[in-house]
Amino acid sequence: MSNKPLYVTQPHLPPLEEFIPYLEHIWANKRLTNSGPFHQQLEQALAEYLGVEHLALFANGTLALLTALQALRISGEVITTPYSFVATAHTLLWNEIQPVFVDIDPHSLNLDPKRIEAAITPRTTAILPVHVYGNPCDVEAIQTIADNYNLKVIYDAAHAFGVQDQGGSILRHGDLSVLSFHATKVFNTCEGGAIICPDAKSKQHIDHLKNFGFVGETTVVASGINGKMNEIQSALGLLQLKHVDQALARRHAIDGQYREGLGTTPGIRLLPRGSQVVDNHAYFPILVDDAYPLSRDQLYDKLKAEEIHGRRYFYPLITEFPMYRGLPSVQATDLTVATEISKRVICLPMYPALSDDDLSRIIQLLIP
Ligand code: T4K
Repeated sequence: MSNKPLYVTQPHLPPLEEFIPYLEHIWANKRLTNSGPFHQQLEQALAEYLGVEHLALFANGTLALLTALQALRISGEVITTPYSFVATAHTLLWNEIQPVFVDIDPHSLNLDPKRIEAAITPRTTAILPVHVYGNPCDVEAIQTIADNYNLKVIYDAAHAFGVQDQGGSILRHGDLSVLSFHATKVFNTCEGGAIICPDAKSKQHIDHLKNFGFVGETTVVASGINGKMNEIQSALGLLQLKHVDQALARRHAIDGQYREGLGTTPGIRLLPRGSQVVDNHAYFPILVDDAYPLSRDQLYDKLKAEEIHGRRYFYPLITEFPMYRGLPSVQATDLTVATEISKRVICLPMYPALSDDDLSRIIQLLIP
């Protein structure tokens, strides 16, 4: 057993020698970006792997979210969750859209559909839910509300690579879904992301938007952005795809060991499984209840002192950051579940290279 630092995650990387031929190819053909061959291959390979029809690659998930909002011309107010990484809401502010925060469901920790209707105003144009930790939102309830009020739905699926419900990929829900391939994610291309599009026409529009709005050499049809994934990232993605099932299998095993080791520990609450039939085990969150002898922060510090660097995803809530504090929907009294959960959560180390010895050490430290 070692006491080397353990972080909440560690990027999964393929053997370096397997990447060299891809780099040699790029060096030889001098195609570095702008929808090169690896970019095209990865779009196709990912769509196949994920079981979706159309997918547009991006340089990162945040640019993909920004562009998804632009593509659907979202404006006014958008209903979203305070319990997410700050990028979710930042992309609304960058599009000059007002976020309207709604509380989360205490079991799934996702946007609570029962609370959405009360937050709808004449200015509401869309709902931006997050499949937090890869657990699916209540997609049917959300779609019913969206249909009744003529709202768009964009899923922030940054955590949801590979997750499936009864009907297939959860990325098929809503008008668009956005993935992140950041280093810390289940599937990574260093930085990267994608928009899942329902049809070829919307993919084409999004492809224009991510390339400054260019259509051909001299025509610009929209005030687009540079959101393109480059060839080195795309090549890494192609190689990562060959190893991702193995990585997911190891995550599954780690999740099982955590659940077995901690499932009956008084004061430690594990998240119940959601509606997914295929999980990705992107994170392993625990909730530290009053029955535990230490507070969440005492436990967090104790683990840190032992070089186990969990993370309090998502604390503080997005609504507590200064650029959101003045909004009408940020009152903690209206967000009681999210406020409570954010004070209790710690995400434990979860990544394929986590050894059984290190895993046992973490579990032993958590059992009082
Ligand atoms: N929506 C949601 C719901 C998201 O969670 C995110 C990103 C986005 C949108 C935006 O997608 P991107 O634009 O990022 O594609 C991390 C990530 O930077 C961020 O991508 C992620 N969510 C968020 C939940 O976590 P930090 O600030 O916590 O990362 P950092 O650098 O502290 O990394 C955590 C640990 O991971 C480190 O302690 C060590 C390890 N690590 C990290 C990196 C970057 C490595 O071992 N190697 C690495 O290269 O935000």
